[in-house]
Amino acid sequence: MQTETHAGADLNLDTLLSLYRGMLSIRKIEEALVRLYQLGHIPGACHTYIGQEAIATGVCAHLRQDDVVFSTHRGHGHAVAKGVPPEEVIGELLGRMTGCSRGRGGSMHLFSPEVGLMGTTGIVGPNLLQSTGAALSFQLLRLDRVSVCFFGDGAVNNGAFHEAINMAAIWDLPVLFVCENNMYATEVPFAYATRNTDVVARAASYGVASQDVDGNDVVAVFNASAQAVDHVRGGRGPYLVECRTYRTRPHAEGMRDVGYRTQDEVSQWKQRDPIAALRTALYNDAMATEEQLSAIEERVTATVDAARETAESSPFPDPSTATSHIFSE
Ligand SMILES: Cc1ncc(C[n+]2csc(CCOP(=O)(O)OP(=O)(O)O)c2C)c(N)n1
Repeated sequence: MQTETHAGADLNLDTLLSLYRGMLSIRKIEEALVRLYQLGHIPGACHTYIGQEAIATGVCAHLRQDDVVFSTHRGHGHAVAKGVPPEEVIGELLGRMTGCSRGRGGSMHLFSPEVGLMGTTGIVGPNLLQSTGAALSFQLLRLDRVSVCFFGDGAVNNGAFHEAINMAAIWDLPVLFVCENNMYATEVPFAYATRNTDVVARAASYGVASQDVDGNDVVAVFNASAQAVDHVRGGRGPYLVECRTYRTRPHAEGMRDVGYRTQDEVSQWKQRDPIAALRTALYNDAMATEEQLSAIEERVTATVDAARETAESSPFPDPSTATSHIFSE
C-alpha cells in the first residue's frame, strides 16, 4: 500500500480546504463520541466512521440541500456531510431533546429530512430499496433531485442490493449507489463472503455505469462523484461508485478488535489516513501553510467542543412523552 494523495491540480484551494475542513469535522465529532462512549454517556451503539471520512465528504460536496441521503449504521459522517449540525448529531447520541431525532433514536436513527438526511439505520440493506424508491418519486415528479445510498460491502450480498440496482437500471432512476468497501462486515472478510469482490463488476452486470476509486483519497472521491452526480442528475440513470477504504477502529465502540484482521494491516491503513494525506499534500505542494492548516484545525476543534458542551447541557426528553411521535396524526 502506498500513501499518495494529490492536492488536486484541477481543484481550487477553497475547494480543497473545504474538503479538509469537512473531513476534520467528522473526525473530531467521532473522537468526541468515542470519549463520551468510554465515559458511559452514550446509551446505545456507536459505530464510528474514522478512516472513511473522505467518502461522505467527497460525495456530499456535490449534493444540494434537496438531494437525499440514505445512510447506514455507520452514518455519523453522512449526517454531518449532508448538513446536520454537530450539536444535533452529538445530542442525538446522548439521547437529548436537542438531538436531530429529539433524543429518541440514537446513532442508528439520525433523521433530518430538512437537510436531506433520510436516516441512518440498524438494518443492513433496506436503504438501497428506500433510496431507489425516492429516486422513483423524483422521476415521477420530474424533479432533478438526486437520491444517494451509502452502503458497505456487507450489503452487496443482500437481496436488496440486487433488487434495487436492477430496478434502478431498467427504469433509469436518479440514484447514486456509493459502496464503502472497507473489506469487512463486522468481522467477516468480504473475500470470505463472496467469490466476486469486484462491486463495480456487479454494477456492470446490471448495465449500470460505475467506477471504483481510492476511498481514502478525497480528491479522487470528489472527482468521481462529480462525474457520478452529473450523470444521475442529467437523467442518464443510476451510477455506482465503489470506494475502497478501511475502518481503523473496531466495528463498534466497546467491541473487541482481534482475531479477524492483523494489527499490521490496521497500522498500514492508518498510514493512509485520508485527512493526514490531504494535509501533507496541501503543505508539500505549497498550497497551504502550516499556520493556515493549524488555524482550520483550531476552529474545527473549537466548534466541535462547543457542540459537545451544548449537547451535554441539553435536557433529556420528558419520560411522559415516551409515546409521542409514534403515530402520525
Ligand atoms: C439485515 C441485517 N443483517 C445483519 C445485521 C448485523 N450487522 C450489523 S452491521 C453488520 C456488518 C455490515 O457490514 P458492512 O455493510 O460492510 O458495513 P461496515 O460495518 O463495514 O461499515 C452486520 C452483519 C444487520 N444489522 N442487518
